[in-house]
Amino acid sequence: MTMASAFRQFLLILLVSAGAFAVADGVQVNDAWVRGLPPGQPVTAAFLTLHNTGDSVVSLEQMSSPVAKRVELHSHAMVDGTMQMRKVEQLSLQPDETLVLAPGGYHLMLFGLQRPLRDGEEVQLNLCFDETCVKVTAPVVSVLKESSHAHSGHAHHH
Ligand SMILES: [Cu+2]
Repeated sequence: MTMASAFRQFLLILLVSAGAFAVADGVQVNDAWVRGLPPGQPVTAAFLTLHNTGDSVVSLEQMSSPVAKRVELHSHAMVDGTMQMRKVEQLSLQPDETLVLAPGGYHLMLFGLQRPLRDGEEVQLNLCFDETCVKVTAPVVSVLKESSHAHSGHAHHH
């Protein structure tokens, strides 16, 4: 390999890692972000888009983050006129299926935050699909900057 081609390869790796984009075994993870809440909140939510680019069904089995004690997959559903969230035990993606985790719908719930998350900082999320795990870099977006259309109904008042 010449110096020039080695350098090009190095640039390519940089570009891929800068895109907040990850692939594991046919799963693409895009547009990941974490909701930044005022200090003192032990819980927050993370959102992203999953796309199965492979030929077989993939299941999201395990999630974790260095900034939280526990990460769960939740959904929101209207139950008797009120929005409730539930833990989702297993999520499967069919080939070519795209699933958007967004405020008001599916989300990753980060429990037991070790410290306040600052607006703009990057948080690592680990998603394990079947046998393969993928590390996702997700920027923190302050809840104050979220669009007013994206009502989440996701408050955890105490
Ligand atoms: Cu939740």
